[in-house]
Amino acid sequence: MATAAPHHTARAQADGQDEAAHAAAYEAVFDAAVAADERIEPRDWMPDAYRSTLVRQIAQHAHSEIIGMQPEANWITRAPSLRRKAILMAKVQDEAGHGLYLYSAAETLGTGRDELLDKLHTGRQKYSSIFNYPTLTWADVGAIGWLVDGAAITNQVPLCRCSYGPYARAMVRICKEESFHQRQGYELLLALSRGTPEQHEMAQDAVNRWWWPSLMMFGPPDDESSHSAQSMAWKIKRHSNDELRQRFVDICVPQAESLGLTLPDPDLVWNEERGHHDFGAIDWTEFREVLKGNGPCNEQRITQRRRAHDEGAWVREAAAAYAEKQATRAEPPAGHTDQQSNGTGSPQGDEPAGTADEHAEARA
Ligand code: FAQ
Repeated sequence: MATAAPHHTARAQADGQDEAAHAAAYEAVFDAAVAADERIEPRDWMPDAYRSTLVRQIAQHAHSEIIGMQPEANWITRAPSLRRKAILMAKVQDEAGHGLYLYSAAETLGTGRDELLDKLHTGRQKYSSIFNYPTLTWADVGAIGWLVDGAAITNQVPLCRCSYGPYARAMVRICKEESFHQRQGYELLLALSRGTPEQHEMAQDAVNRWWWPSLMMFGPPDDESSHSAQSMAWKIKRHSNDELRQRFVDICVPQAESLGLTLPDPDLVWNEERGHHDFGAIDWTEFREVLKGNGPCNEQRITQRRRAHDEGAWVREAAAAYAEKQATRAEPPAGHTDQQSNGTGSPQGDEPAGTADEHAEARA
């Protein structure tokens, strides 16, 4: 290895010091912004670990939204009325939209959608444990709306104040839609609970099966949550997993009473001193098994996701080819200036490039 001339070494040291000083200055600006509850935006400097934590959480969240379409979509063809079918289709479609906002939020951090999907399909990124349980009866659609969307809202409302701007803004709209989803689930369960004895029993059975997995959605207990402390210091997460889980239990107890259903926990009791409900022990072994891929539906969910992705390849190719064609058409020919056109920069005035026929064809 060649030895650097003394002036080069001094210069390198100075550069190194400069770089360190710059990094420290950037970090100080970032820390001050987080402390002042300001939003970090895509072009702002951020620590690498902050960026990778966000990509991990947002990707897991996006994957959950699109995998979460499967258990409910399972009932679209068997919904008991046209009204219920229309509502369920709209809900499942909303979940796809949530996935899209979230993948876009992750893209603002420099990680492409293809890469994230590849990680999902190859098991290198997670999705929520809850979607590895089966939807056995129509009442499960109600239980998912009430409990799973209810848990999602409890977890996600604080994320509207997440320090990363694009994620926080995506959450605002997602929470509004989740709130509608939660109410439709509650209304569906109420109708069943007040229906025939068989319908009531079906609603109770669904709640019995979804209650504990819904509590697991909030993640491991605080003393086993590897990311919480740092994520809370960065104000990505605003509350710990256990705090949000407790909030959810406290919300659900009176709602279950109004529904005329019971929650399947004999240890569930109001604790006057704490001002919260005490609840029974969660089976964390089951949670860990589901995360390892051994839940009742893990394999089915990921196989179906990969198949949908493969079968959708032609749609992505067609959309990309169409966009490319539009971009080529929009480029003015060599030597062409704006003055030679109609002055709008577009050959058809306010219309985008392409003939009316082509647009009609594209819409068809
Ligand atoms: N499932 O240190 P922590 C929905 C993992 S959206 C699977 O506590 P963190 C809408 C965690 O990733 C539902 N994995 O982690 C809908 C980490 O593993 P890693 C999704 C889980 O990130 C409704 C490890 O355990 N919502 O339902 C789970 O600080 C109806 C250690 O955990 C979100 O993603 C779990 N339940 O806190 C759609 C919300 N919990 O990455 C269709 C945003 C933990 O080191 C139908 N995410 N893990 O390998 C969050 O708030 C957080 O990421 C938590 C986890 C709270 C989920």
